Amino acid sequence: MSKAALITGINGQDGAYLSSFLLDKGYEVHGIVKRNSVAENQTYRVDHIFDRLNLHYGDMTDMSSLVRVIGEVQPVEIYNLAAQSHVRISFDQPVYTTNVVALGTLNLLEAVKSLKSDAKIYQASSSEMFGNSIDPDGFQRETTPMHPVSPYGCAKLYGYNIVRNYRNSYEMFVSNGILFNHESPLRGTNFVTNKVAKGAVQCKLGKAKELAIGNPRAARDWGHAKDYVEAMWLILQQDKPDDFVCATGVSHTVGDLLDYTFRKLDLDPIDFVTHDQKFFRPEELDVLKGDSSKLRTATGWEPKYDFYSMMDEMIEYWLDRLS
Ligand code: NAP
Ligand code: F7E
Repeated sequence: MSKAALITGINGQDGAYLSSFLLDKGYEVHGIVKRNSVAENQTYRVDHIFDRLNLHYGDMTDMSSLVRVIGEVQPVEIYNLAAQSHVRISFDQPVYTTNVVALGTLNLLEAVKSLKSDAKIYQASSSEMFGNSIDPDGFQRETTPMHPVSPYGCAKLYGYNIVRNYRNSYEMFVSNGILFNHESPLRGTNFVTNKVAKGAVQCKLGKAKELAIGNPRAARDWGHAKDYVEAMWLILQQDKPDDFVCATGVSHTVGDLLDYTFRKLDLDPIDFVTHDQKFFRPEELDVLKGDSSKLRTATGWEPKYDFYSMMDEMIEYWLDRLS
């Protein structure tokens, strides 16, 4: 009999890649989807595997729905990926973001605890929890102090801490993956990589005259979502629950991203890129660069994509889609 895995946020970027990964491993894949007035658009990232998935309505803010679904599915592994995951939008919707990201995680832990389920739980923690805290060697790692600079980061830090608290208090198998930015053609187009890939292709095809962005100096450690969902699974295959950073170890600025993408299309970014204050954050997180030695040593995880092959795939995707 195949093992059941439950994914919250199954129709998000990571949920889609993780679903395919777990199906390939022979899991029976279940997912929680929150109610949306238009059902069709909501599942576009998983439409190619829709018939192989088992979707259940639920919401991280409604603990009763989590108890119902976990009780029905009896998963051996739960991947908690659901979130209002946009950092800039978390400044506009701080209470909602906190309800979903922080209290939603607590709801999930309480649901599992009250059902006396033995499910192993993966918690989608984030490098945004570090804020502007950097070790002297320029990296962030598991031991780096966490001082988040956004409502999203603060809510994720609550999730990270309550996971550790439930692990220690109730001997639950619950692990944090502290993932740095990861991208793909399935990334929301209001995140900077896919925004730039789509926008540059639109400029190339004459469908747009400019691309307005925010802080060009911000630097991020960008990896590919396909590599990172493998890390999520590996984290749950360990003998003991623990916390792991997942990152490439290489950082690029938004300026580098613009330069690479436009030049790949034989365009000069100076001719197209403008800046708009609305894309800056009230408090900026300047640099992220992760040291994932602990994960690599424990699991053998290595990313297959680098920044350039990841961006090439996104550029190709938009050229195919918009040409
Ligand atoms: P994403 O594309 O924004 O997907 C988020 C998912 O959560 C969507 O399926 C969304 O459903 C669902 N969701 C939102 N609110 C919900 C609620 N109240 N109840 C149930 N489901 C809800 O995010 P992602 O990039 O796949 O990231 C996956 C997780 O990893 C998130 O927790 C994110 O914060 C975290 N993370 C991401 C990164 C990254 O770089 N991608 C890095 C570190 C951590 P709808 O689409 O229907 O709203
Ligand atoms: O911004 C800068 C912006 O929105 C990256 C989420 O998955 O990763 C993600 O959060 C950087 C920031 O991602 C624009 O100021 C400049 O410095 O793509 P982003 P993020 O905020 O780093 C973390 C790890 C998560 O956990 C989150 O869930 O790019 N930037 N100009 C811009 N960003 C956006 N979105 N749009 C711009 O026009």
